[in-house]
Amino acid sequence: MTNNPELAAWIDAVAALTTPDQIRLVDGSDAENDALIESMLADGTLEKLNEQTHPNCFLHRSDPSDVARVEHLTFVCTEDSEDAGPNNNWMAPEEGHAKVDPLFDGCMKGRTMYVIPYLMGPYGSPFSRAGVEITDSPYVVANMRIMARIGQRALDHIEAGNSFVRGLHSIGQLDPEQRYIMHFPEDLMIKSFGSGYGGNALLGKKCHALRIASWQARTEGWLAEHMLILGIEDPAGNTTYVAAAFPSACGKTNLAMLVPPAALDGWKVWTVGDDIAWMHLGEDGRLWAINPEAGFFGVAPGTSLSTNPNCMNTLGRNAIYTNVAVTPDGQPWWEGIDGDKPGELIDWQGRPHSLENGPAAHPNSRFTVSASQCPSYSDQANEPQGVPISALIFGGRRSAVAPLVFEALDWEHGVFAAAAVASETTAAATGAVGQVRRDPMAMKPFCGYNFADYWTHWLGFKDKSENLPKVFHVNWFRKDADGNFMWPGFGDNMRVLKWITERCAGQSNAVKTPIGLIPNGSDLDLSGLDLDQKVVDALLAIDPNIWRTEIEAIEEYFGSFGERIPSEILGQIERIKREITESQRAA
Ligand code: GTP
Ligand code: SPV
Ligand code: MN
Repeated sequence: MTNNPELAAWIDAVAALTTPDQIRLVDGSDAENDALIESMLADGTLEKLNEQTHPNCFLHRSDPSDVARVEHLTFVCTEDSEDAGPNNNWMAPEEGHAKVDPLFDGCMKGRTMYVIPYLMGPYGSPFSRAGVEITDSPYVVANMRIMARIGQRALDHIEAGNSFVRGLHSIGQLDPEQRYIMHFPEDLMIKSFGSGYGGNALLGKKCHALRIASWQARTEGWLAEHMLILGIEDPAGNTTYVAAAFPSACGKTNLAMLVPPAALDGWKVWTVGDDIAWMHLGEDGRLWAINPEAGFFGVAPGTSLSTNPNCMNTLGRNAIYTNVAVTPDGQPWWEGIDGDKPGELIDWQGRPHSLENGPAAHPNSRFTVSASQCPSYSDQANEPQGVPISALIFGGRRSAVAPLVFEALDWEHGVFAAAAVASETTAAATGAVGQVRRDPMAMKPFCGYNFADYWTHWLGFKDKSENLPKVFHVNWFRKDADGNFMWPGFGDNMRVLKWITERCAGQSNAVKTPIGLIPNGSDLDLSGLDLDQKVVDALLAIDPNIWRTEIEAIEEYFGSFGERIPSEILGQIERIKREITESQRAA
């Protein structure tokens, strides 16, 4: 199967443990994929969608208890618990293996074991990294084929002597009581049992490209982040690249594919990635970003021709839909899609839709589709060196407190503001939805090591370069007293991106507040937008009383990291508190 002795030995050991009926080395070919799809149609894993309207598209209905990431069952297993930090569930490696190995014992009996060599990152990039996922799920194989670069070229990369991450996955019995997502960063190993859902099962994505990669990035001096990457082309044809970190289901895919409003004629957005960025310092001192992924595993609900036309024009063919609803003529459907709601629908669990059973599509229903189909896909997306990043944008889903946008005063303040991000929880993970929690750099579920060390790593970049990106914080999700979004969002977010681009070019104005630099209403291009000036002012206002409470909450959060917390973070808290007091005295 392979001439790499380490890989061969691991495949043999896994086969001996899991006892599959057959073993297949996945080559990623069309013929192989067609055969897999045929077998999944035959056994009901997939359902064919309407070939006229949605050519080569399929529906998968998951087990109803297996619809999202399971953060409480996700572990980072390191020798020293302090290395995993209070931000992770921890187990000693020995204990972690002892917990899952018995579950894998004989788990592939009667099943096929698929060996998927994959590459995260463009072919020929010095920053790309390999992995091998062993799985008993053909659905995982079909999804990995879209999300990563799989098959011979990935295997070549490994056989040339490059290191690789070993990821063992079995759907087991899909029993929530026997479900674990275990990471062993010291051994570049992942063991995932009992779930077929994206982030739990497509091991190249969150498990490898974020949790394991963030650990490697810290040791090697780079960054592995939960960020989209996009290029903003101005009317003169200059392109500014930015990367943006928002928590799960908080707008990365939508921002990455943004179509500007008509009034901002001549501006264009180019998509490089929608979920993960790997960034390295270039010789010029700039951060250069690649997207390690090859596809989008995006949130379906809310996606429409009016909110995200580029996405709608990406996902109508060669796509796998998971847990969406279907119309009687076999078209995928979800809440927020264009058009009137059909009178009859089959819901995500395969039942005739009835409102008593909740929404027709699961709130975390998703599509899997190749990035190459996206009309806004950047011609720089496969550049081995990546794209140079001028701005980093952080944000969350906050119905209150956080303004539409602010700019950090400098790198140190930017790292603080990013580390202090809070956001309302979403359906992307199991558990309560809508609860505000700290989600530093949108990495709460994904940082493979102690957050305190992570912030130290981030802060350390200021000693390595004088050419770092500017840092911004945004919030598209402020709500008014009636619970309605105050900012139109989606394409209109271009207005904020334009201000950010101008700030990067040393143009456009801002006002200094203790929190950061805020645009005046007149600094934002609001042409063609029907929004009351009062609403704009409210979106940009910093209320010192609210922010005093917020800073106290931030201070308490950082306190939970004890002695390891970098002094620069504490210094920022003191500065902001002092400046809030001064501004209140002045008022
Ligand atoms: P993950 O794939 O989970 O990492 O999520 P993501 O950050 O890519 O989120 P995505 O862009 O898929 O958006 C999640 C939800 O937020 C969808 O229902 C969107 O329609 C909605 N959304 C995205 N952008 C905006 C916005 O600017 N305003 C409002 N109100 N909703 C938005
Ligand atoms: C997220 O939850 O941030 C996702 C989807 O991007 S998953 O791959 O399932 O983690
Ligand atoms: Mn994500």
